[in-house]
Amino acid sequence: MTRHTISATPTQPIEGQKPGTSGLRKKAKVFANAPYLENFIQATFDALGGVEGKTLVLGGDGRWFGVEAAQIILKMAAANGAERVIVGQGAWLSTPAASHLIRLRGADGGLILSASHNPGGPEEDFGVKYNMANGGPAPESVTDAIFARTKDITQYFVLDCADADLQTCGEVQMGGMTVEVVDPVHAYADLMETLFDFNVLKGAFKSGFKMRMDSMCAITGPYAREIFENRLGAASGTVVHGDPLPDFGGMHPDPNPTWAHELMAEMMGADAPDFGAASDGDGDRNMVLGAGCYVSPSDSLAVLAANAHLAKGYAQGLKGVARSMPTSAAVDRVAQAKGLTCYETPTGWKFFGNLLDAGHVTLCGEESFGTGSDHVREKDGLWAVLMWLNILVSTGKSVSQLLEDHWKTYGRNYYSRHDFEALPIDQANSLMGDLRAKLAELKGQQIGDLVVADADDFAYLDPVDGSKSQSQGLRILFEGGSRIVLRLSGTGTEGATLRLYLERYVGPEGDLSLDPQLALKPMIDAAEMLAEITKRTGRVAPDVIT
Ligand code: VG1
Ligand code: CO
Repeated sequence: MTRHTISATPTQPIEGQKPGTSGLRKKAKVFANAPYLENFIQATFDALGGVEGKTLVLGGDGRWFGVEAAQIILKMAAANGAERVIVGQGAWLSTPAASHLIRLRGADGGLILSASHNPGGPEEDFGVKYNMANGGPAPESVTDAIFARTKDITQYFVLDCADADLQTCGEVQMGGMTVEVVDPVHAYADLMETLFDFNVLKGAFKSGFKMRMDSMCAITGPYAREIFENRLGAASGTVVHGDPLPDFGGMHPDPNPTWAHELMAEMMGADAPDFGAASDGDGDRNMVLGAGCYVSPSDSLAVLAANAHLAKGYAQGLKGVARSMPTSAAVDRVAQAKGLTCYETPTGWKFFGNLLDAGHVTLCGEESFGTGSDHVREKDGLWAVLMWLNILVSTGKSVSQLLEDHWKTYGRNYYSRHDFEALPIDQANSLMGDLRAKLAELKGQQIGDLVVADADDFAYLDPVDGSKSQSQGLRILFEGGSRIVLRLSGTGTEGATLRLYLERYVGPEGDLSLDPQLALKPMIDAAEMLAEITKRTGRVAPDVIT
C-alpha cells in the first residue's frame, strides 16, 4: 500500500478568474502556470459546497495542456473526497458527449477542458467549463459563486500520488477515489442512433450520397469517423482532419467560412460533394454547406425547426423553440406558422438549460454556429450535421433547394455578424458605454436611410427560475423590422472583441437572392453612424464576417 498525503497548499486569490460566456478562458500558459488552474478548480469545488462523495465527468477537446490539467484535477478531486471521476480515454470528450455522459451516468457534474473555438497550443488558449447535474453549463448564479470564491480562497488540496493511466479503459484507484476511464465515443454514438434512423442514412451513402466532414484536427474526428464512416458506411476519407492534435494542426477550429476555408473551397468548387460540414474545437458548433451553397446558422436553426419531424427522435413534433437574442428571427417565423412558442435568451448555452429542463422547448440555437436539442444540455455539432443529413435524405432535396424553398415559404432574414477582434479594452468599453447612454433618445430618429423604431439594452427574465440578467447586448430596431445588435464577446482572451449583428427581413415575394452584405448595407452604414466603429477604432473592416 502506498501512503498518500493530501497536501493543503496555501494559495492567494488570483485576479480575474471570472468565467465568461462559456467557462474560464485564458492563454494556455497562464493555466499551466501553477497554481492558476488549481486555484480555479478548488474555487469551483468550494462554490459547489465541496465534492465529497460526488461523481464527476472529466474530459476535453485534446488541446495542449489537456492531459496535464486532467491529472491535476483528478488529484484534486481525490484530495477533496470525490467518490468517482469518469474520464474519457486520453482525457478526450467532446462537449456534447460530456453533457450526455453526465446525464447517462447520473453524475453530479462535469469539467470540460476546452477553449472551444479558440486556437490551441502552448501559445494559444485553454479553458475550463463546469457543467451541472443536468449536463448543462453552470448558470450565472454558480459562475458568480465560483468567481467570488476565487477572490477569497486561501488553500487548495492535491493528493500526492502518481498520475492515473488515462490511455486504458477500466477502473483504477486514486487514494479513495475511483478513476473510471471510458471510451469517449460509444455512448454518444449510441445516443445518435436513438434519434436518427441509421438504416435510412446508410441507404443514402450506399446509393452514392457524398459528404465531407471537416473536424479541423479537433475533438469530433473520432466521433465523426465512428458515426459516418463506421456506422453509416460513408466512404473512408469522408472525415478530414480527423485526428485531434494538441495545436489543432495550426488550424483555428472555428467552423465558419473564414476559418474553415479548405472546406469552403471544396464545397464552392466544381467537384463539390452533396453535403459538407465542419465542427469546432470541442464539438458543440457546426457549419453546414451544400454544393455551392452556404447555410447561415440562423437559417440552419429555422430549417431544422421546420423539418425536425422528419427525424425519428422528433417525429412527435417540437414543444417549443429558443434562440439567443442576436440570432435572426428566421426561426420565429417557423414557430409562428407551427403554433410554437419561441423564446429569446441572452447569448450562451447556459440560458437554454432551464427551458429544456422544464420541457418548454425541444430545439434551440445561436447565430454563432450552435444548434442543439433536448437530447443533451449543450449545443451539439455532430447532432446538427446528422439532423441536416436526415432532412436531406428524407426530402431528397439538395441543400440549396431546401434553403430556397424555405425562403419562398417564410421569407428570408438576411443576416451577418461582423467581428472586430483584439480591440483595446478601454476603447471598446467607451464605444459601448457611449452608445448605451444615447439609446433612450434614439427612438424616432432618422439614421441614414433608416428610422429607429426602438432601442434598448437587452435584459432577460428567466421564465423558469425568475433570475434576471442585465446588459446582454444593445439592440436597435428600425422601422420595417431590420435591426442591429452590438455586444462585447465573453470568450476572447486578447483585448476586447466587438460583435456587430445585422439583420433585415425580406418577405417571400421580395428579392431572396441578394448578396447578404449588399442587402445589409443600410444597416452597416447605420451602425457606423451610431457606434462610430471605424472612427473610434481605426478599423476599416471587420476581422471576421460570418
Ligand atoms: C460566443 C458566441 C456564443 C457562444 C459562445 C460559446 O460567445 O457568440 O453564441 O455561446 O461563444 O461557444 P461570445 O461571448 O464570444 O460572443 V463555444 O463553441 O464555447 O462553445
Ligand atoms: Co464550442
